[in-house]
Amino acid sequence: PWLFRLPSFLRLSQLTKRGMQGKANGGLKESAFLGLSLSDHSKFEFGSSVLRSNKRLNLSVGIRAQTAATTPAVTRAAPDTKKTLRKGNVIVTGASSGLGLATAKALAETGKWNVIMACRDFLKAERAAKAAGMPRENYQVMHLDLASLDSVRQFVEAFLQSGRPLDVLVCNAAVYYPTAKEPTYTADGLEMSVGVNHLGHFLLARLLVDHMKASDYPFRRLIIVGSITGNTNTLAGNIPPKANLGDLRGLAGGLNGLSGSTMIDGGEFDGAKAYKDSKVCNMLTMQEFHRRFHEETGITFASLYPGCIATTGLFREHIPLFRLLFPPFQKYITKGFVSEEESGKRLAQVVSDPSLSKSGVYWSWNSNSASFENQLSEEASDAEKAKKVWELSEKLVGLA
Ligand code: NDP
Ligand code: PMR
Repeated sequence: PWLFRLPSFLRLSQLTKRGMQGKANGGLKESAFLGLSLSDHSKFEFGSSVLRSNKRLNLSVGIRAQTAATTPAVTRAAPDTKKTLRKGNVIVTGASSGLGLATAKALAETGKWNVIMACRDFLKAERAAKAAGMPRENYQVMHLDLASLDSVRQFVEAFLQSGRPLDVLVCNAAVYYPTAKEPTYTADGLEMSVGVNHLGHFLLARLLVDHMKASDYPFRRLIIVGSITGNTNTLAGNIPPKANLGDLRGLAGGLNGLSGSTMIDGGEFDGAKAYKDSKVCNMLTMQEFHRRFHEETGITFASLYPGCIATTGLFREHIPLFRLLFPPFQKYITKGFVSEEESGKRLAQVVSDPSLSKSGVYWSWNSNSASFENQLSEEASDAEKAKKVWELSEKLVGLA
């Protein structure tokens, strides 16, 4: 019975007003409130549509959450409920703040996990873990700078040398440059947002997946954090600039601004779009991993939208007015706000909850914090594009 499909008006993705797509145009204006001018704002009929949508949302996701919780595990996934003899080992990238830190804390506090906090700033991570009161015996900090492919390789080598099995990998770290006029670059000369959020994680996950295969833990999971703003089947995903990977000509050209464009679609640099594009790559990569590795390895591949954690360091580069207004806007108007603590519990659930063992899923949560399998946009679920992104990414990180 859980396989039944809800009528379309009951689905979360219907937060998007159908007629709205295509109406939004124009780039992110620094002077505008939360990135939209008042005239754009009124075009969205935002207040009334979101309030109406929220009513539907409460009804729909309750039902969907029940369906998700009872979804049977797919082929070969070992039963998650088996009692474990040892602590699980989980790597969390970007665990020095925001979602990553909250997740590391939630997992470490259970006493069932040894959390490897993979961070670019060692001292910041140590201080953050201490300030958060994480039990010392349940975490270590290891250096990882995703803006350097050498650093990714060194991290993997150091982890393998530690002799620990790897049970769960969480690709969480990200950067966001919404007001940058010019692109910045990783050590390898790749545009920074896609370089860190997608390509660094792509290499990390590719290098570690074989090691995960060898783990004797009752379940193994590889999680790549996605977002609503990369999904154009939602209201949030329709705020300009919208994610769009186009025909991938910029990615094929090396994303370095020397031989082509710094944007995946080959267009002019736009920091906000680069971030959203990188999130599309994250969600496509998760699905391509699922198609290539799940059956053979039994590893669960998953992505998620943890909710709008409007207070995190992700918005550090945004204008001060945005940082001031964004949290109350999300809290009282969209009602999409979640605290860092709550978001950490959600991601920790994707790491360890036996009911979230299905592979290839993009998880979301309803207003009662119940998980459900969400639908990705057309582009973020395009298998052909996922394959091409995978192949081009392999070339850029030196795997092909
Ligand atoms: P934060 O800025 O608080 O956390 C990002 C983390 O990534 C930090 O620990 C940061 O390290 C780390 N990081 C950045 N660059 C690198 C690098 N080169 N190498 C290693 N680590 C790096 O943001 P959030 O917690 O909000 O973001 C976490 C994830 O959640 C991201 O994937 C984001 O896309 C996603 N997300 C966030 C939403 C939100 O509303 N905030 C909504 C949906 C998804 P440092 O502390 O040193 O800066
Ligand atoms: Mg968005 C239900 C409505 C909703 C949700 C859940 C989000 C989430 N946002 C929504 C609506 C709107 N936002 C509306 C109507 C506007 C115009 C006023 C708006 C604007 C806006 C801006 C300018 N929102 C933003 C920005 C950002 O710079 C953030 C971004 O896009 O970062 C890439 C952002 C976000 N809104 C969200 C979420 C989760 C973000 C953080 C982005 C992310 O991590 O994906």
